[in-house]
Amino acid sequence: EPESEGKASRLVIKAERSAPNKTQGSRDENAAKFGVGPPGISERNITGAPNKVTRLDTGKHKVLPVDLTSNPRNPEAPGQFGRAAVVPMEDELKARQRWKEGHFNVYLSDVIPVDRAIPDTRPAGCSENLVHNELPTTSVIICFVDEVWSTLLRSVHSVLNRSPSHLIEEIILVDDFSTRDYLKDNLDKYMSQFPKVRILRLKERQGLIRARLAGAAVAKGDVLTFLDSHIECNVGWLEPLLERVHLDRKKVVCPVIEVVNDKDMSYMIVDNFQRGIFKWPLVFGWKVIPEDIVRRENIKDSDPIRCPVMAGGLFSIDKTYFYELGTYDPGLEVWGGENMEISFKVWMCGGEIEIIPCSRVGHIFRNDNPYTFPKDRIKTVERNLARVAEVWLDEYKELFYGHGYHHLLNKNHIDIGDLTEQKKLRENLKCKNFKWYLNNVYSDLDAPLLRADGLLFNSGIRKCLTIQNHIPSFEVCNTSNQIQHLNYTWLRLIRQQDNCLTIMDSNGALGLEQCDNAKHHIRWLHRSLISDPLLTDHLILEHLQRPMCLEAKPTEKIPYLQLCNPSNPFQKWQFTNYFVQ
Ligand code: LR7
Ligand code: MN
Repeated sequence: EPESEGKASRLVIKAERSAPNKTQGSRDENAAKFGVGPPGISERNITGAPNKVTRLDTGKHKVLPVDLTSNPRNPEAPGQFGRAAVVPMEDELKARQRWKEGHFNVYLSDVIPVDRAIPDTRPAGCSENLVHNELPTTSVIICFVDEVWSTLLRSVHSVLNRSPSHLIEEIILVDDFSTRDYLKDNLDKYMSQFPKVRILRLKERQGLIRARLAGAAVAKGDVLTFLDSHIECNVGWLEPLLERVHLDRKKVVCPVIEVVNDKDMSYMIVDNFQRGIFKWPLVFGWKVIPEDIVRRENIKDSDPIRCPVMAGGLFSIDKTYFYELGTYDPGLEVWGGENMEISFKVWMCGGEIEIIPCSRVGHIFRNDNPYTFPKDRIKTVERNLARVAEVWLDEYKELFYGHGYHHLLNKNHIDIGDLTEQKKLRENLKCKNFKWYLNNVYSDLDAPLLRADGLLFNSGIRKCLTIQNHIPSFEVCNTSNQIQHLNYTWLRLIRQQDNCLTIMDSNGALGLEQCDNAKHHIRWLHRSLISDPLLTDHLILEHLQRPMCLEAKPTEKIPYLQLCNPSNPFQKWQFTNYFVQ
Protein backbone atom coordinates (compact mmCIF):
# COMPACT_ATOMS: atom_id res chain seq x y z
CA GLU A 1 0.00 0.00 0.00
CA PRO A 2 2.53 2.73 0.99
CA GLU A 3 4.47 1.77 -2.09
CA SER A 4 1.60 2.53 -4.42
CA GLU A 5 0.76 5.71 -2.60
CA GLY A 6 4.28 6.99 -2.97
CA LYS A 7 4.17 6.26 -6.65
CA ALA A 8 0.90 7.98 -7.11
CA SER A 9 1.89 11.18 -5.41
CA ARG A 10 4.91 11.45 -7.64
CA LEU A 11 2.68 11.33 -10.66
CA VAL A 12 2.86 14.32 -12.94
CA ILE A 13 0.49 15.21 -15.66
CA LYS A 14 2.39 15.48 -18.88
CA ALA A 15 2.67 18.93 -20.31
CA GLU A 16 -0.10 19.02 -22.89
CA ARG A 17 1.65 21.63 -24.94
CA SER A 18 4.13 19.08 -26.20
CA ALA A 19 2.09 18.00 -29.17
CA PRO A 20 1.33 14.30 -29.70
CA ASN A 21 4.03 12.34 -31.44
CA LYS A 22 2.62 10.03 -34.03
CA THR A 23 -0.79 9.15 -35.32
CA GLN A 24 -1.79 5.57 -35.83
CA GLY A 25 -4.70 6.34 -38.08
CA SER A 26 -3.33 6.99 -41.54
CA ARG A 27 -4.47 10.00 -43.49
CA ASP A 28 -2.99 8.72 -46.73
CA GLU A 29 -6.47 8.30 -48.17
CA ASN A 30 -6.97 12.01 -47.82
CA ALA A 31 -3.66 12.84 -49.40
CA ALA A 32 -4.48 10.63 -52.33
CA LYS A 33 -7.85 12.30 -52.77
CA PHE A 34 -6.24 15.68 -53.10
CA GLY A 35 -6.41 16.73 -56.69
CA VAL A 36 -6.62 20.48 -57.02
CA GLY A 37 -3.10 21.28 -55.94
CA PRO A 38 -0.27 22.58 -57.99
CA PRO A 39 3.11 21.07 -57.09
CA GLY A 40 4.02 20.88 -53.48
CA ILE A 41 0.77 20.17 -51.69
CA SER A 42 -0.42 16.78 -52.81
CA GLU A 43 2.49 14.96 -51.23
CA ARG A 44 2.40 12.29 -48.57
CA ASN A 45 4.64 11.84 -45.54
CA ILE A 46 5.91 15.36 -45.40
CA THR A 47 8.40 15.56 -42.58
CA GLY A 48 8.37 18.61 -40.41
CA ALA A 49 11.30 20.98 -40.44
CA PRO A 50 11.98 24.36 -38.98
CA ASN A 51 12.49 27.35 -41.19
CA LYS A 52 16.12 26.57 -41.87
CA VAL A 53 18.26 29.45 -42.98
CA THR A 54 21.68 29.44 -44.53
CA ARG A 55 24.14 32.26 -44.18
CA LEU A 56 25.13 33.81 -47.48
CA ASP A 57 28.81 33.72 -46.67
CA THR A 58 29.14 30.12 -45.50
CA GLY A 59 30.21 28.97 -48.93
CA LYS A 60 27.38 26.47 -49.22
CA HIS A 61 25.38 28.65 -51.53
CA LYS A 62 26.64 30.13 -54.72
CA VAL A 63 27.59 33.79 -54.57
CA LEU A 64 24.56 35.86 -55.38
CA PRO A 65 24.56 38.88 -57.62
CA VAL A 66 24.21 42.10 -55.69
CA ASP A 67 21.28 44.41 -55.98
CA LEU A 68 22.32 47.09 -58.41
CA THR A 69 18.96 48.80 -58.51
CA SER A 70 19.75 50.88 -55.49
CA ASN A 71 23.22 51.72 -56.78
CA PRO A 72 24.84 52.38 -53.42
CA ARG A 73 26.64 55.65 -52.97
CA ASN A 74 28.81 54.16 -50.27
CA PRO A 75 29.89 50.62 -51.16
CA GLU A 76 32.17 50.37 -48.12
CA ALA A 77 29.50 51.24 -45.55
CA PRO A 78 28.74 48.70 -42.80
CA GLY A 79 26.09 46.22 -43.80
CA GLN A 80 26.29 47.27 -47.44
CA PHE A 81 25.19 44.57 -49.93
CA GLY A 82 23.55 42.76 -47.04
CA ARG A 83 26.89 41.94 -45.44
CA ALA A 84 27.21 41.29 -41.75
CA ALA A 85 28.11 44.44 -39.83
CA VAL A 86 30.44 44.49 -36.86
CA VAL A 87 30.21 46.50 -33.68
CA PRO A 88 33.58 48.20 -32.95
CA MET A 89 35.10 46.90 -29.73
CA GLU A 90 34.81 50.22 -27.93
CA ASP A 91 31.06 50.33 -28.58
CA GLU A 92 30.13 46.83 -27.49
CA LEU A 93 28.60 47.96 -24.25
CA LYS A 94 26.63 50.65 -26.00
CA ALA A 95 25.37 48.15 -28.57
CA ARG A 96 24.32 45.78 -25.82
CA GLN A 97 22.45 48.51 -24.00
CA ARG A 98 20.56 49.52 -27.10
CA TRP A 99 19.41 45.96 -27.88
CA LYS A 100 16.22 46.37 -25.87
CA GLU A 101 15.05 49.30 -28.00
CA GLY A 102 14.08 46.79 -30.66
CA HIS A 103 15.19 43.36 -29.45
CA PHE A 104 17.76 43.25 -32.20
CA ASN A 105 21.03 45.05 -32.86
CA VAL A 106 19.71 48.61 -32.97
CA TYR A 107 23.23 50.02 -32.79
CA LEU A 108 24.12 48.35 -36.09
CA SER A 109 20.83 49.22 -37.73
CA ASP A 110 21.67 52.86 -37.06
CA VAL A 111 25.06 52.70 -38.79
CA ILE A 112 23.89 50.77 -41.85
CA PRO A 113 22.67 52.93 -44.75
CA VAL A 114 18.88 53.24 -44.78
CA ASP A 115 18.95 52.45 -48.48
CA ARG A 116 21.60 49.74 -48.47
CA ALA A 117 21.84 47.25 -51.32
CA ILE A 118 21.06 43.60 -50.60
CA PRO A 119 21.78 40.49 -52.65
CA ASP A 120 19.23 39.54 -55.26
CA THR A 121 18.27 36.14 -53.83
CA ARG A 122 15.61 35.23 -56.38
CA PRO A 123 15.78 31.81 -58.00
CA ALA A 124 17.15 31.69 -61.52
CA GLY A 125 14.69 32.82 -64.13
CA CYS A 126 12.75 35.27 -61.98
CA SER A 127 14.43 38.32 -63.47
CA GLU A 128 13.41 37.20 -66.98
CA ASN A 129 9.78 36.54 -66.05
CA LEU A 130 7.28 38.73 -67.84
CA VAL A 131 4.36 40.39 -66.13
CA HIS A 132 1.30 42.16 -67.53
CA ASN A 133 1.43 45.84 -68.42
CA GLU A 134 -1.89 46.60 -66.77
CA LEU A 135 -1.07 45.34 -63.29
CA PRO A 136 -3.25 46.64 -60.45
CA THR A 137 -1.82 49.35 -58.21
CA THR A 138 -1.19 48.70 -54.57
CA SER A 139 -1.41 50.52 -51.28
CA VAL A 140 1.41 49.35 -49.07
CA ILE A 141 0.26 49.34 -45.45
CA ILE A 142 2.93 49.31 -42.76
CA CYS A 143 1.72 49.37 -39.15
CA PHE A 144 4.13 50.09 -36.39
CA VAL A 145 4.30 50.76 -32.71
CA ASP A 146 7.54 52.11 -31.26
CA GLU A 147 9.59 50.85 -34.18
CA VAL A 148 13.30 51.65 -34.33
CA TRP A 149 13.84 54.76 -36.45
CA SER A 150 16.48 53.47 -38.86
CA THR A 151 14.64 50.19 -39.34
CA LEU A 152 11.35 51.87 -40.15
CA LEU A 153 13.15 54.11 -42.62
CA ARG A 154 14.92 51.18 -44.23
CA SER A 155 11.56 49.45 -44.68
CA VAL A 156 10.11 52.47 -46.46
CA HIS A 157 13.21 53.07 -48.60
CA SER A 158 13.25 49.46 -49.70
CA VAL A 159 9.66 49.72 -50.92
CA LEU A 160 10.32 53.00 -52.73
CA ASN A 161 13.61 51.90 -54.26
CA ARG A 162 12.65 48.44 -55.38
CA SER A 163 9.11 48.89 -56.66
CA PRO A 164 8.03 50.32 -60.02
CA SER A 165 6.66 53.68 -59.02
CA HIS A 166 3.51 53.43 -61.15
CA LEU A 167 2.41 50.36 -59.18
CA ILE A 168 2.69 52.05 -55.80
CA GLU A 169 -0.45 54.04 -55.17
CA GLU A 170 0.79 55.02 -51.74
CA ILE A 171 2.60 53.83 -48.66
CA ILE A 172 0.41 54.15 -45.59
CA LEU A 173 2.31 54.20 -42.32
CA VAL A 174 -0.12 53.45 -39.53
CA ASP A 175 1.25 54.62 -36.21
CA ASP A 176 -0.44 52.45 -33.61
CA PHE A 177 -0.11 55.07 -30.87
CA SER A 178 3.67 54.96 -30.49
CA THR A 179 5.16 56.52 -27.40
CA ARG A 180 8.63 57.35 -28.71
CA ASP A 181 9.32 61.01 -29.39
CA TYR A 182 11.25 60.59 -32.63
CA LEU A 183 8.20 58.91 -34.16
CA LYS A 184 5.95 61.72 -33.03
CA ASP A 185 8.25 64.63 -33.83
CA ASN A 186 10.44 63.71 -36.80
CA LEU A 187 8.58 61.24 -38.95
CA ASP A 188 6.28 63.64 -40.78
CA LYS A 189 9.18 65.86 -41.73
CA TYR A 190 11.30 62.97 -42.97
CA MET A 191 8.51 61.41 -44.98
CA SER A 192 7.40 64.70 -46.50
CA GLN A 193 10.16 64.24 -49.09
CA PHE A 194 8.18 61.26 -50.44
CA PRO A 195 4.81 62.33 -51.82
CA LYS A 196 3.54 58.76 -51.81
CA VAL A 197 4.03 58.24 -48.10
CA ARG A 198 1.05 58.99 -45.86
CA ILE A 199 1.05 58.76 -42.09
CA LEU A 200 -2.04 57.71 -40.22
CA ARG A 201 -1.93 58.25 -36.49
CA LEU A 202 -4.25 56.21 -34.32
CA LYS A 203 -5.70 57.98 -31.30
CA GLU A 204 -5.22 55.00 -29.08
CA ARG A 205 -3.43 51.71 -29.21
CA GLN A 206 -5.44 49.40 -31.44
CA GLY A 207 -3.08 46.49 -31.97
CA LEU A 208 -1.79 45.45 -35.34
CA ILE A 209 -5.03 43.86 -36.48
CA ARG A 210 -7.24 46.90 -36.13
CA ALA A 211 -4.32 49.15 -37.17
CA ARG A 212 -4.17 47.28 -40.49
CA LEU A 213 -7.90 47.71 -40.85
CA ALA A 214 -7.54 51.44 -40.26
CA GLY A 215 -4.95 51.55 -43.02
CA ALA A 216 -7.11 49.49 -45.37
CA ALA A 217 -10.07 51.77 -44.77
CA VAL A 218 -8.28 54.77 -46.30
CA ALA A 219 -6.33 52.88 -48.98
CA LYS A 220 -6.87 53.91 -52.59
CA GLY A 221 -4.95 51.20 -54.45
CA ASP A 222 -6.52 48.13 -56.07
CA VAL A 223 -4.50 45.74 -53.97
CA LEU A 224 -3.56 45.94 -50.30
CA THR A 225 0.00 44.95 -49.49
CA PHE A 226 0.69 44.53 -45.78
CA LEU A 227 4.25 44.65 -44.49
CA ASP A 228 5.89 44.69 -41.06
CA SER A 229 7.88 47.78 -40.11
CA HIS A 230 11.30 46.07 -39.96
CA ILE A 231 11.68 44.60 -43.40
CA GLU A 232 13.72 45.02 -46.56
CA CYS A 233 12.01 44.37 -49.85
CA ASN A 234 14.26 42.66 -52.33
CA VAL A 235 14.72 43.30 -56.05
CA GLY A 236 11.57 42.75 -58.08
CA TRP A 237 9.53 41.79 -55.02
CA LEU A 238 6.30 43.50 -56.01
CA GLU A 239 5.57 42.62 -59.64
CA PRO A 240 5.19 38.85 -59.17
CA LEU A 241 2.78 39.42 -56.27
CA LEU A 242 0.59 41.79 -58.25
CA GLU A 243 0.80 39.59 -61.32
CA ARG A 244 -0.64 36.71 -59.37
CA VAL A 245 -3.50 38.76 -57.94
CA HIS A 246 -4.13 40.12 -61.43
CA LEU A 247 -4.43 36.57 -62.80
CA ASP A 248 -6.87 35.59 -60.05
CA ARG A 249 -8.25 38.11 -57.56
CA LYS A 250 -8.86 35.35 -55.03
CA LYS A 251 -5.20 34.54 -54.74
CA VAL A 252 -3.70 35.90 -51.56
CA VAL A 253 0.03 35.97 -52.05
CA CYS A 254 3.07 36.17 -49.81
CA PRO A 255 6.72 36.79 -50.58
CA VAL A 256 9.34 34.38 -49.34
CA ILE A 257 10.25 35.80 -45.95
CA GLU A 258 14.01 35.96 -45.66
CA VAL A 259 15.98 36.75 -42.58
CA VAL A 260 17.69 39.95 -41.61
CA ASN A 261 19.93 38.69 -38.85
CA ASP A 262 19.08 40.27 -35.52
CA LYS A 263 22.70 40.25 -34.33
CA ASP A 264 24.74 41.40 -37.33
CA MET A 265 21.99 42.66 -39.66
CA SER A 266 23.19 40.50 -42.54
CA TYR A 267 20.66 39.45 -45.16
CA MET A 268 20.23 35.67 -45.10
CA ILE A 269 18.68 33.53 -47.82
CA VAL A 270 16.23 30.84 -46.70
CA ASP A 271 15.87 27.32 -48.06
CA ASN A 272 13.54 26.69 -50.96
CA PHE A 273 10.25 24.82 -50.96
CA GLN A 274 8.89 25.84 -47.60
CA ARG A 275 5.20 25.92 -46.85
CA GLY A 276 3.50 27.85 -44.06
CA ILE A 277 1.70 25.35 -41.86
CA PHE A 278 0.37 25.04 -38.34
CA LYS A 279 0.54 22.44 -35.65
CA TRP A 280 -1.85 21.97 -32.76
CA PRO A 281 -2.83 24.13 -30.95
CA LEU A 282 -2.73 26.46 -33.99
CA VAL A 283 0.99 27.14 -33.82
CA PHE A 284 2.42 28.56 -37.03
CA GLY A 285 5.49 26.90 -38.54
CA TRP A 286 7.32 26.06 -41.73
CA LYS A 287 7.53 22.68 -43.39
CA VAL A 288 9.92 21.80 -46.19
CA ILE A 289 8.53 19.88 -49.13
CA PRO A 290 10.71 16.73 -49.16
CA GLU A 291 13.22 16.32 -51.93
CA ASP A 292 11.66 13.24 -53.45
CA ILE A 293 8.35 15.05 -53.87
CA VAL A 294 10.08 18.01 -55.46
CA ARG A 295 11.79 15.63 -57.87
CA ARG A 296 8.78 13.44 -58.61
CA GLU A 297 6.44 16.35 -59.22
CA ASN A 298 9.11 18.36 -60.98
CA ILE A 299 8.61 21.45 -58.82
CA LYS A 300 10.78 24.37 -59.87
CA ASP A 301 12.20 26.65 -57.22
CA SER A 302 10.31 29.58 -58.73
CA ASP A 303 6.90 27.83 -58.71
CA PRO A 304 4.26 29.27 -56.37
CA ILE A 305 3.86 27.24 -53.20
CA ARG A 306 0.35 26.71 -51.88
CA CYS A 307 0.26 27.18 -48.12
CA PRO A 308 -2.30 25.99 -45.59
CA VAL A 309 -1.60 29.14 -43.58
CA MET A 310 0.40 32.32 -44.01
CA ALA A 311 2.93 33.73 -41.56
CA GLY A 312 0.77 36.81 -41.24
CA GLY A 313 2.82 39.92 -41.73
CA LEU A 314 3.62 40.16 -45.40
CA PHE A 315 1.02 39.63 -48.10
CA SER A 316 -0.94 41.15 -50.94
CA ILE A 317 -4.69 40.83 -51.31
CA ASP A 318 -7.18 42.36 -53.73
CA LYS A 319 -8.87 45.14 -51.79
CA THR A 320 -12.44 44.37 -52.80
CA TYR A 321 -11.82 40.68 -52.07
CA PHE A 322 -10.47 41.56 -48.62
CA TYR A 323 -13.74 43.38 -47.89
CA GLU A 324 -15.83 40.61 -49.43
CA LEU A 325 -14.21 38.28 -46.94
CA GLY A 326 -15.15 40.61 -44.12
CA THR A 327 -11.52 41.66 -43.53
CA TYR A 328 -10.08 40.38 -40.25
CA ASP A 329 -12.35 39.57 -37.38
CA PRO A 330 -12.21 43.03 -35.71
CA GLY A 331 -12.72 41.30 -32.36
CA LEU A 332 -9.15 40.05 -32.47
CA GLU A 333 -6.90 41.98 -30.12
CA VAL A 334 -3.41 43.44 -30.56
CA TRP A 335 -1.31 40.58 -31.94
CA GLY A 336 -1.54 36.94 -32.91
CA GLY A 337 -3.97 34.49 -34.47
CA GLU A 338 -5.08 36.83 -37.24
CA ASN A 339 -2.89 34.92 -39.70
CA MET A 340 -4.80 31.73 -38.87
CA GLU A 341 -8.11 33.52 -39.20
CA ILE A 342 -7.42 35.06 -42.59
CA SER A 343 -5.89 31.82 -43.86
CA PHE A 344 -8.84 29.61 -42.92
CA LYS A 345 -11.23 32.23 -44.22
CA VAL A 346 -9.46 32.53 -47.56
CA TRP A 347 -9.20 28.80 -48.18
CA MET A 348 -12.60 27.79 -46.87
CA CYS A 349 -14.39 30.62 -48.66
CA GLY A 350 -13.03 30.08 -52.14
CA GLY A 351 -9.59 31.65 -52.26
CA GLU A 352 -6.00 30.41 -52.13
CA ILE A 353 -2.82 31.31 -50.28
CA GLU A 354 0.50 31.10 -52.03
CA ILE A 355 4.13 31.93 -51.45
CA ILE A 356 5.67 33.41 -54.59
CA PRO A 357 9.39 32.50 -54.62
CA CYS A 358 10.29 35.24 -57.09
CA SER A 359 9.14 37.75 -54.49
CA ARG A 360 11.43 38.06 -51.49
CA VAL A 361 11.40 40.28 -48.45
CA GLY A 362 13.81 40.24 -45.53
CA HIS A 363 12.38 40.50 -42.01
CA ILE A 364 14.08 40.97 -38.66
CA PHE A 365 12.93 38.07 -36.49
CA ARG A 366 13.04 39.06 -32.86
CA ASN A 367 12.92 36.96 -29.74
CA ASP A 368 10.66 39.35 -27.93
CA ASN A 369 8.18 42.10 -28.71
CA PRO A 370 9.81 45.51 -28.23
CA TYR A 371 6.44 47.02 -27.31
CA THR A 372 4.14 46.39 -24.38
CA PHE A 373 0.84 44.58 -24.60
CA PRO A 374 -2.20 46.45 -23.22
CA LYS A 375 -3.20 43.17 -21.55
CA ASP A 376 -1.26 40.02 -20.77
CA ARG A 377 0.43 38.77 -23.93
CA ILE A 378 -0.32 35.08 -23.49
CA LYS A 379 -3.95 35.74 -22.60
CA THR A 380 -4.37 38.00 -25.62
CA VAL A 381 -3.08 35.42 -28.07
CA GLU A 382 -5.04 32.57 -26.44
CA ARG A 383 -8.22 34.54 -26.63
CA ASN A 384 -7.64 35.38 -30.29
CA LEU A 385 -6.97 31.74 -31.10
CA ALA A 386 -10.08 30.62 -29.25
CA ARG A 387 -12.16 33.00 -31.36
CA VAL A 388 -10.60 31.56 -34.51
CA ALA A 389 -11.18 27.98 -33.31
CA GLU A 390 -14.81 28.67 -32.41
CA VAL A 391 -15.62 30.25 -35.75
CA TRP A 392 -13.62 28.10 -38.18
CA LEU A 393 -12.64 24.69 -36.78
CA ASP A 394 -16.05 23.00 -36.38
CA GLU A 395 -15.69 19.72 -34.47
CA TYR A 396 -11.90 19.97 -34.84
CA LYS A 397 -11.84 22.71 -32.25
CA GLU A 398 -11.55 19.89 -29.71
CA LEU A 399 -8.03 19.31 -30.99
CA PHE A 400 -7.22 22.93 -30.36
CA TYR A 401 -8.60 22.93 -26.81
CA GLY A 402 -7.18 19.47 -26.19
CA HIS A 403 -3.61 20.63 -26.80
CA GLY A 404 -3.21 22.66 -23.65
CA TYR A 405 -6.12 25.07 -23.88
CA HIS A 406 -8.71 23.33 -21.67
CA HIS A 407 -8.84 26.38 -19.45
CA LEU A 408 -10.27 28.46 -22.28
CA LEU A 409 -13.46 26.39 -22.09
CA ASN A 410 -14.12 27.74 -18.63
CA LYS A 411 -16.33 30.70 -19.43
CA ASN A 412 -15.76 32.24 -16.01
CA HIS A 413 -12.06 32.29 -16.66
CA ILE A 414 -12.05 34.05 -20.02
CA ASP A 415 -14.46 36.00 -22.19
CA ILE A 416 -13.73 35.47 -25.86
CA GLY A 417 -16.41 37.96 -26.88
CA ASP A 418 -19.37 37.78 -29.20
CA LEU A 419 -19.03 35.59 -32.29
CA THR A 420 -22.43 36.08 -33.90
CA GLU A 421 -21.15 38.36 -36.66
CA GLN A 422 -18.27 36.08 -37.54
CA LYS A 423 -20.44 32.98 -37.70
CA LYS A 424 -23.01 34.82 -39.81
CA LEU A 425 -20.26 35.91 -42.17
CA ARG A 426 -19.08 32.34 -42.62
CA GLU A 427 -22.62 31.32 -43.44
CA ASN A 428 -23.27 34.20 -45.84
CA LEU A 429 -20.08 33.48 -47.72
CA LYS A 430 -21.14 29.82 -47.97
CA CYS A 431 -17.71 28.72 -46.87
CA LYS A 432 -16.68 25.08 -46.91
CA ASN A 433 -16.15 23.28 -43.62
CA PHE A 434 -12.90 22.55 -41.83
CA LYS A 435 -12.97 18.91 -42.84
CA TRP A 436 -12.89 20.02 -46.46
CA TYR A 437 -9.94 22.25 -45.65
CA LEU A 438 -8.07 19.36 -44.04
CA ASN A 439 -8.74 17.01 -46.92
CA ASN A 440 -7.98 19.46 -49.69
CA VAL A 441 -5.51 21.97 -48.38
CA TYR A 442 -3.61 20.44 -45.49
CA SER A 443 -3.88 16.69 -45.86
CA ASP A 444 -0.59 15.99 -44.09
CA LEU A 445 -1.88 17.35 -40.77
CA ASP A 446 -2.56 14.80 -38.07
CA ALA A 447 -6.09 15.61 -36.98
CA PRO A 448 -7.79 12.58 -35.46
CA LEU A 449 -11.04 13.72 -33.87
CA LEU A 450 -10.61 11.36 -30.94
CA ARG A 451 -7.68 10.17 -28.89
CA ALA A 452 -9.07 6.64 -28.74
CA ASP A 453 -12.26 4.66 -29.25
CA GLY A 454 -13.74 1.18 -29.35
CA LEU A 455 -14.10 -1.12 -26.37
CA LEU A 456 -12.46 -0.45 -23.03
CA PHE A 457 -10.77 -3.67 -21.89
CA ASN A 458 -9.69 -4.37 -18.32
CA SER A 459 -6.57 -6.55 -18.07
CA GLY A 460 -7.45 -7.94 -14.61
CA ILE A 461 -10.93 -9.28 -15.15
CA ARG A 462 -10.40 -9.56 -18.91
CA LYS A 463 -13.80 -8.01 -19.62
CA CYS A 464 -15.03 -4.77 -21.16
CA LEU A 465 -16.75 -1.79 -19.58
CA THR A 466 -20.42 -1.95 -20.44
CA ILE A 467 -22.89 0.89 -19.93
CA GLN A 468 -26.54 0.05 -19.63
CA ASN A 469 -29.19 2.50 -18.42
CA HIS A 470 -26.49 4.88 -17.26
CA ILE A 471 -24.90 2.22 -15.09
CA PRO A 472 -21.37 0.97 -15.78
CA SER A 473 -20.65 -2.73 -15.34
CA PHE A 474 -18.51 -5.42 -16.99
CA GLU A 475 -19.30 -8.00 -19.60
CA VAL A 476 -17.44 -10.28 -21.92
CA CYS A 477 -16.04 -8.13 -24.72
CA ASN A 478 -18.11 -8.11 -27.86
CA THR A 479 -17.40 -5.60 -30.63
CA SER A 480 -20.90 -5.81 -31.99
CA ASN A 481 -22.32 -4.79 -28.64
CA GLN A 482 -23.00 -1.06 -28.97
CA ILE A 483 -23.25 -0.48 -25.23
CA GLN A 484 -19.57 -1.33 -24.95
CA HIS A 485 -18.50 1.32 -27.46
CA LEU A 486 -16.83 4.37 -25.97
CA ASN A 487 -14.91 7.43 -27.13
CA TYR A 488 -11.92 8.93 -25.39
CA THR A 489 -11.88 12.57 -26.44
CA TRP A 490 -9.32 15.37 -26.72
CA LEU A 491 -10.90 16.93 -23.69
CA ARG A 492 -10.14 13.63 -21.93
CA LEU A 493 -13.72 12.58 -21.49
CA ILE A 494 -14.76 8.93 -21.61
CA ARG A 495 -17.94 9.32 -23.56
CA GLN A 496 -20.85 7.26 -24.74
CA GLN A 497 -23.15 9.45 -26.84
CA ASP A 498 -23.84 12.42 -24.53
CA ASN A 499 -22.91 10.68 -21.34
CA CYS A 500 -19.55 10.74 -19.68
CA LEU A 501 -17.94 8.51 -17.11
CA THR A 502 -17.65 10.21 -13.75
CA ILE A 503 -17.38 9.62 -10.03
CA MET A 504 -20.80 9.47 -8.35
CA ASP A 505 -20.14 9.64 -4.64
CA SER A 506 -17.45 9.94 -2.02
CA ASN A 507 -17.12 6.15 -1.86
CA GLY A 508 -15.61 6.21 -5.30
CA ALA A 509 -18.40 4.48 -7.21
CA LEU A 510 -18.58 5.25 -10.89
CA GLY A 511 -21.52 6.45 -12.91
CA LEU A 512 -22.47 8.68 -15.81
CA GLU A 513 -23.29 12.30 -16.20
CA GLN A 514 -24.08 14.67 -19.04
CA CYS A 515 -20.90 15.44 -20.98
CA ASP A 516 -19.70 19.01 -21.04
CA ASN A 517 -16.29 20.04 -22.31
CA ALA A 518 -16.11 22.76 -19.69
CA LYS A 519 -16.44 20.29 -16.82
CA HIS A 520 -13.03 19.42 -15.53
CA HIS A 521 -14.12 16.90 -12.93
CA ILE A 522 -14.97 14.32 -15.60
CA ARG A 523 -11.57 14.30 -17.29
CA TRP A 524 -9.44 11.18 -17.23
CA LEU A 525 -5.72 10.86 -17.85
CA HIS A 526 -4.53 7.92 -19.87
CA ARG A 527 -1.51 6.79 -21.88
CA SER A 528 0.40 9.73 -23.40
CA LEU A 529 -1.01 12.11 -20.79
CA ILE A 530 0.70 10.36 -17.90
CA SER A 531 4.40 10.84 -17.35
CA ASP A 532 4.94 7.84 -15.05
CA PRO A 533 5.70 4.93 -17.40
CA LEU A 534 4.31 2.46 -14.84
CA LEU A 535 0.91 4.09 -14.79
CA THR A 536 0.26 4.83 -18.44
CA ASP A 537 -2.21 1.93 -18.82
CA HIS A 538 -4.27 3.37 -15.99
CA LEU A 539 -7.21 5.75 -16.06
CA ILE A 540 -6.63 8.50 -13.56
CA LEU A 541 -9.34 10.94 -12.58
CA GLU A 542 -7.71 14.26 -13.15
CA HIS A 543 -9.06 16.83 -10.74
CA LEU A 544 -8.47 15.08 -7.42
CA GLN A 545 -5.76 16.23 -5.04
CA ARG A 546 -4.35 12.75 -4.79
CA PRO A 547 -4.45 10.86 -8.10
CA MET A 548 -7.03 8.05 -8.06
CA CYS A 549 -7.32 5.25 -10.57
CA LEU A 550 -10.25 3.45 -12.12
CA GLU A 551 -10.31 -0.14 -10.94
CA ALA A 552 -12.40 -3.17 -11.83
CA LYS A 553 -13.07 -5.03 -8.63
CA PRO A 554 -13.58 -8.72 -9.30
CA THR A 555 -16.01 -8.81 -6.35
CA GLU A 556 -18.12 -5.83 -7.44
CA LYS A 557 -20.28 -5.22 -10.47
CA ILE A 558 -19.43 -1.55 -10.79
CA PRO A 559 -15.95 -0.05 -11.32
CA TYR A 560 -14.49 1.96 -8.45
CA LEU A 561 -11.86 4.60 -7.86
CA GLN A 562 -8.88 3.39 -5.86
CA LEU A 563 -5.44 4.61 -4.99
CA CYS A 564 -3.24 4.09 -8.00
CA ASN A 565 -1.09 0.98 -7.96
CA PRO A 566 1.22 0.42 -10.91
CA SER A 567 1.26 -3.36 -10.62
CA ASN A 568 -2.46 -3.93 -10.12
CA PRO A 569 -3.80 -5.49 -13.35
CA PHE A 570 -7.37 -4.54 -12.36
CA GLN A 571 -6.33 -0.92 -12.87
CA LYS A 572 -5.04 -1.49 -16.40
CA TRP A 573 -7.25 -0.46 -19.28
CA GLN A 574 -7.02 -0.53 -23.03
CA PHE A 575 -9.16 0.98 -25.77
CA THR A 576 -9.44 -0.89 -29.06
CA ASN A 577 -8.05 1.98 -31.18
CA TYR A 578 -5.61 4.70 -30.33
CA PHE A 579 -5.25 7.63 -32.71
CA VAL A 580 -2.34 9.20 -30.87
CA GLN A 581 0.32 7.39 -28.93
O1 LR7 B 1 0.04 46.37 -31.15
C1 LR7 B 1 0.76 46.32 -32.13
N1 LR7 B 1 0.65 47.26 -33.10
C2 LR7 B 1 1.42 47.26 -34.23
O2 LR7 B 1 1.29 48.12 -35.08
C3 LR7 B 1 1.69 45.28 -32.32
C4 LR7 B 1 2.47 45.25 -33.45
N2 LR7 B 1 2.35 46.25 -34.38
C5 LR7 B 1 3.17 46.23 -35.60
C6 LR7 B 1 4.65 46.02 -35.34
O3 LR7 B 1 5.32 47.23 -35.16
C7 LR7 B 1 5.08 45.28 -36.60
O4 LR7 B 1 5.39 46.15 -37.65
O5 LR7 B 1 2.75 45.09 -36.33
C8 LR7 B 1 3.85 44.49 -37.00
C9 LR7 B 1 3.96 43.02 -36.61
O6 LR7 B 1 4.37 42.86 -35.28
P1 LR7 B 1 5.69 42.04 -34.92
O7 LR7 B 1 6.78 42.36 -35.85
O8 LR7 B 1 5.95 42.23 -33.48
O9 LR7 B 1 5.17 40.59 -35.21
P2 LR7 B 1 6.08 39.29 -35.60
O10 LR7 B 1 6.91 39.58 -36.77
O11 LR7 B 1 6.73 38.81 -34.38
O12 LR7 B 1 4.91 38.26 -35.92
C10 LR7 B 1 4.19 37.72 -37.03
O13 LR7 B 1 2.92 37.34 -36.47
C11 LR7 B 1 2.11 38.40 -36.09
C12 LR7 B 1 0.92 37.74 -35.50
O14 LR7 B 1 -0.08 38.58 -35.17
C13 LR7 B 1 1.81 39.30 -37.26
O15 LR7 B 1 1.02 38.64 -38.23
C14 LR7 B 1 3.12 39.76 -37.87
O16 LR7 B 1 2.86 40.58 -38.98
C15 LR7 B 1 3.90 38.54 -38.26
N3 LR7 B 1 5.16 38.81 -38.94
C16 LR7 B 1 5.46 38.11 -40.08
O17 LR7 B 1 4.70 37.35 -40.65
C17 LR7 B 1 6.86 38.27 -40.58
C18 LR7 B 1 7.52 36.92 -40.54
C19 LR7 B 1 7.41 36.28 -39.18
C20 LR7 B 1 7.20 34.86 -39.27
C21 LR7 B 1 7.01 33.64 -39.31
MN1 MN C 1 7.78 41.40 -37.43
